Amino acid sequence: MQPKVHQGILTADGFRFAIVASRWNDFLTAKLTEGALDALERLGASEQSIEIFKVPGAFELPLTAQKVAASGRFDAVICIGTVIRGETSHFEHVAGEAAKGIAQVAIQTGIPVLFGIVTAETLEQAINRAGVKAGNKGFEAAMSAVELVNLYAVMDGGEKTSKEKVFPHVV
Ligand code: INI
Repeated sequence: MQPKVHQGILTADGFRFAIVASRWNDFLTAKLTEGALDALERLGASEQSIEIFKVPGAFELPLTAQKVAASGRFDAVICIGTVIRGETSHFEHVAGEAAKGIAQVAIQTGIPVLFGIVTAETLEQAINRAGVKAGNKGFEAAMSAVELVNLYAVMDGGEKTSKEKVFPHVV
Protein backbone atom coordinates (compact mmCIF):
# COMPACT_ATOMS: atom_id res chain seq x y z
CA MET A 1 0.00 0.00 0.00
CA GLN A 2 1.19 3.46 -0.80
CA PRO A 3 -1.23 5.93 0.72
CA LYS A 4 -0.86 9.60 -0.15
CA VAL A 5 1.15 11.41 2.51
CA HIS A 6 0.75 15.10 3.21
CA GLN A 7 3.43 16.98 5.10
CA GLY A 8 4.70 20.52 5.16
CA ILE A 9 7.95 21.50 3.55
CA LEU A 10 10.51 23.43 5.55
CA THR A 11 10.60 26.91 4.08
CA ALA A 12 9.76 30.03 6.04
CA ASP A 13 9.89 32.28 2.99
CA GLY A 14 6.70 34.26 2.49
CA PHE A 15 5.22 33.55 5.93
CA ARG A 16 4.96 35.78 8.99
CA PHE A 17 5.78 34.59 12.50
CA ALA A 18 5.10 35.96 15.96
CA ILE A 19 7.11 34.87 18.96
CA VAL A 20 5.35 35.38 22.30
CA ALA A 21 8.00 35.02 24.98
CA SER A 22 7.70 35.15 28.74
CA ARG A 23 10.27 36.94 30.87
CA TRP A 24 10.35 34.44 33.75
CA ASN A 25 13.67 32.58 33.99
CA ASP A 26 14.91 34.95 31.33
CA PHE A 27 18.45 33.60 31.14
CA LEU A 28 16.94 30.37 29.82
CA THR A 29 13.92 31.78 28.02
CA ALA A 30 16.19 34.10 26.05
CA LYS A 31 18.07 31.02 24.80
CA LEU A 32 14.78 29.52 23.60
CA THR A 33 13.94 32.73 21.74
CA GLU A 34 17.41 32.69 20.18
CA GLY A 35 16.81 29.06 19.15
CA ALA A 36 13.49 29.96 17.54
CA LEU A 37 15.04 32.88 15.65
CA ASP A 38 17.91 30.68 14.52
CA ALA A 39 15.50 28.09 13.09
CA LEU A 40 13.36 30.71 11.33
CA GLU A 41 16.39 32.45 9.87
CA ARG A 42 17.92 29.18 8.67
CA LEU A 43 14.66 28.28 6.97
CA GLY A 44 14.59 31.57 5.10
CA ALA A 45 12.51 33.96 7.20
CA SER A 46 13.42 37.62 6.90
CA GLU A 47 13.82 39.92 9.90
CA GLN A 48 10.74 41.89 8.80
CA SER A 49 8.61 38.75 8.88
CA ILE A 50 9.15 38.13 12.61
CA GLU A 51 7.84 40.09 15.60
CA ILE A 52 8.41 39.35 19.28
CA PHE A 53 5.85 40.03 22.02
CA LYS A 54 7.09 39.82 25.61
CA VAL A 55 4.92 38.93 28.58
CA PRO A 56 5.67 38.54 32.31
CA GLY A 57 5.22 34.76 32.69
CA ALA A 58 4.05 31.58 31.00
CA PHE A 59 0.58 32.04 32.46
CA GLU A 60 0.17 35.15 30.28
CA LEU A 61 1.14 33.36 27.05
CA PRO A 62 -2.31 32.07 25.95
CA LEU A 63 -4.22 35.36 26.00
CA THR A 64 -1.38 37.21 24.34
CA ALA A 65 -1.08 34.47 21.72
CA GLN A 66 -4.83 34.73 21.16
CA LYS A 67 -4.63 38.49 20.54
CA VAL A 68 -1.64 38.09 18.26
CA ALA A 69 -3.29 35.25 16.32
CA ALA A 70 -6.61 37.08 16.06
CA SER A 71 -4.86 40.13 14.56
CA GLY A 72 -4.59 38.18 11.32
CA ARG A 73 -1.06 39.50 10.80
CA PHE A 74 0.77 36.21 11.35
CA ASP A 75 0.72 32.70 9.95
CA ALA A 76 1.93 31.12 13.19
CA VAL A 77 2.55 32.05 16.80
CA ILE A 78 5.44 30.50 18.70
CA CYS A 79 5.00 30.58 22.47
CA ILE A 80 8.21 30.52 24.48
CA GLY A 81 8.65 30.09 28.23
CA THR A 82 10.32 28.16 31.03
CA VAL A 83 8.47 26.71 34.01
CA ILE A 84 10.54 24.91 36.64
CA ARG A 85 8.84 22.82 39.30
CA GLY A 86 11.64 23.22 41.79
CA GLU A 87 10.93 26.93 41.95
CA THR A 88 7.21 27.03 42.32
CA SER A 89 4.48 25.36 44.26
CA HIS A 90 2.03 26.37 41.56
CA PHE A 91 3.97 24.67 38.75
CA GLU A 92 0.93 22.60 37.74
CA HIS A 93 -1.25 25.69 37.45
CA VAL A 94 1.23 27.76 35.47
CA ALA A 95 2.41 24.96 33.16
CA GLY A 96 -1.03 23.35 32.88
CA GLU A 97 -2.89 26.55 32.08
CA ALA A 98 -0.24 27.58 29.58
CA ALA A 99 -0.51 24.23 27.78
CA LYS A 100 -4.32 24.16 27.83
CA GLY A 101 -4.61 27.78 26.81
CA ILE A 102 -2.17 27.48 23.93
CA ALA A 103 -3.98 24.42 22.56
CA GLN A 104 -7.30 26.29 22.79
CA VAL A 105 -5.94 29.34 20.99
CA ALA A 106 -4.71 27.21 18.11
CA ILE A 107 -8.08 25.53 17.72
CA GLN A 108 -10.06 28.77 18.11
CA THR A 109 -7.99 30.85 15.72
CA GLY A 110 -7.14 28.13 13.20
CA ILE A 111 -3.46 28.96 12.96
CA PRO A 112 -0.54 27.02 14.44
CA VAL A 113 0.24 28.13 17.98
CA LEU A 114 3.35 26.30 19.10
CA PHE A 115 4.27 25.10 22.56
CA GLY A 116 7.89 26.18 22.96
CA ILE A 117 7.77 25.97 26.71
CA VAL A 118 10.29 24.07 28.78
CA THR A 119 8.48 22.43 31.69
CA ALA A 120 11.12 20.88 33.91
CA GLU A 121 11.45 19.29 37.32
CA THR A 122 14.80 20.92 38.01
CA LEU A 123 16.93 23.82 36.87
CA GLU A 124 19.42 21.37 35.38
CA GLN A 125 16.72 19.76 33.23
CA ALA A 126 15.57 23.19 32.10
CA ILE A 127 19.12 24.20 31.15
CA ASN A 128 19.51 21.01 29.13
CA ARG A 129 16.32 21.72 27.17
CA ALA A 130 17.35 25.29 26.45
CA GLY A 131 20.23 24.40 24.16
CA VAL A 132 22.60 22.26 26.21
CA LYS A 133 22.20 18.46 26.29
CA ALA A 134 18.64 17.97 25.18
CA GLY A 135 18.08 20.29 22.24
CA ASN A 136 16.44 23.68 22.29
CA LYS A 137 12.66 23.77 22.70
CA GLY A 138 12.46 27.16 20.98
CA PHE A 139 14.28 25.85 17.92
CA GLU A 140 12.00 22.79 17.80
CA ALA A 141 8.84 24.87 18.13
CA ALA A 142 9.92 27.18 15.31
CA MET A 143 10.72 24.20 13.04
CA SER A 144 7.26 22.82 13.77
CA ALA A 145 5.70 26.22 13.05
CA VAL A 146 7.34 26.33 9.62
CA GLU A 147 6.28 22.78 8.80
CA LEU A 148 2.68 23.45 9.84
CA VAL A 149 2.27 26.75 7.98
CA ASN A 150 3.35 24.96 4.83
CA LEU A 151 1.07 21.99 5.45
CA TYR A 152 -1.93 24.24 6.15
CA ALA A 153 -1.19 26.45 3.16
CA VAL A 154 -1.52 23.35 1.03
CA MET A 155 -4.58 22.03 2.86
CA ASP A 156 -6.30 25.41 2.72
CA GLY A 157 -5.62 25.73 -0.99
CA GLY A 158 -3.21 28.63 -0.68
CA GLU A 159 -0.69 29.63 -3.29
CA LYS A 160 1.80 27.00 -2.10
CA THR A 161 -0.43 24.26 -3.44
CA SER A 162 1.60 24.08 -6.63
CA LYS A 163 2.52 20.52 -7.53
CA GLU A 164 6.19 21.39 -7.56
CA LYS A 165 6.05 22.38 -3.91
CA VAL A 166 3.79 19.59 -2.73
CA PHE A 167 4.70 16.43 -4.53
CA PRO A 168 8.43 16.20 -3.78
CA HIS A 169 7.33 15.55 -0.21
CA VAL A 170 4.84 12.84 -0.98
CA VAL A 171 6.52 9.52 -0.37
N1 INI B 1 6.07 31.87 35.25
C1 INI B 1 6.90 31.21 34.42
O1 INI B 1 6.91 31.48 33.20
N2 INI B 1 7.76 30.26 34.90
C2 INI B 1 7.79 29.93 36.22
O2 INI B 1 8.61 29.03 36.59
C3 INI B 1 6.92 30.60 37.11
N3 INI B 1 6.95 30.30 38.51
O3 INI B 1 7.90 29.65 38.96
O4 INI B 1 6.07 30.70 39.26
C4 INI B 1 6.05 31.59 36.58
N4 INI B 1 5.19 32.25 37.38
C5 INI B 1 4.55 33.48 36.98
C6 INI B 1 3.24 33.28 36.21
O5 INI B 1 3.50 32.77 34.91
C7 INI B 1 2.49 34.60 36.04
O6 INI B 1 3.29 35.51 35.35
C8 INI B 1 2.09 35.24 37.38
O7 INI B 1 1.42 34.30 38.19
C9 INI B 1 1.13 36.43 37.12
O8 INI B 1 -0.07 36.01 36.46
